Amino acid sequence: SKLTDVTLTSYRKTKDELIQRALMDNDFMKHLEHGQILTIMDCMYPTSLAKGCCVIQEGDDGSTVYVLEEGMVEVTKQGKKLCTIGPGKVFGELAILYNCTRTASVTALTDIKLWAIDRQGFQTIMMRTGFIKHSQY
Ligand code: PCG
Repeated sequence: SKLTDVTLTSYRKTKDELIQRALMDNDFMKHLEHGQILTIMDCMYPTSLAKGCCVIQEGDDGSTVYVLEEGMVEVTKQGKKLCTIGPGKVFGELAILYNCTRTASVTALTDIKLWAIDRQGFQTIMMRTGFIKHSQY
């Protein structure tokens, strides 16, 4: 086949679309400004965990917000199953948004691929627009 026939896959676009859709789907993040969404997409780094791994432990200090790209996770609270989460969803945002400990445990039901952003970066992005807005008044 000719070189011009080759289809190039844009992983960047795939990543951005997945993360943007996940943020828009989340009750707490759907109201973010476009610039904040772009910055979060930019800052998210890929990570992966094997089936059975604990992604989040209830009661821990939270340090990361995740978007699930591939696989399934289970959410439990005090040993009781709350739900399962599939690709394209945000989780781990509550401890960071509310500055509390992890409200539930999250366990990988399969091998999983995640996008992650650390608390410091996330909080900086959340506050930055606020500061810019504030300085305009
Ligand atoms: P966080 O940071 O408390 O860590 C556990 C995460 O599980 C939580 O954020 C939510 O993102 C996610 N989660 C998904 N479903 C539920 C639910 O029904 N209750 C709670 N508390 N957390 C949930």
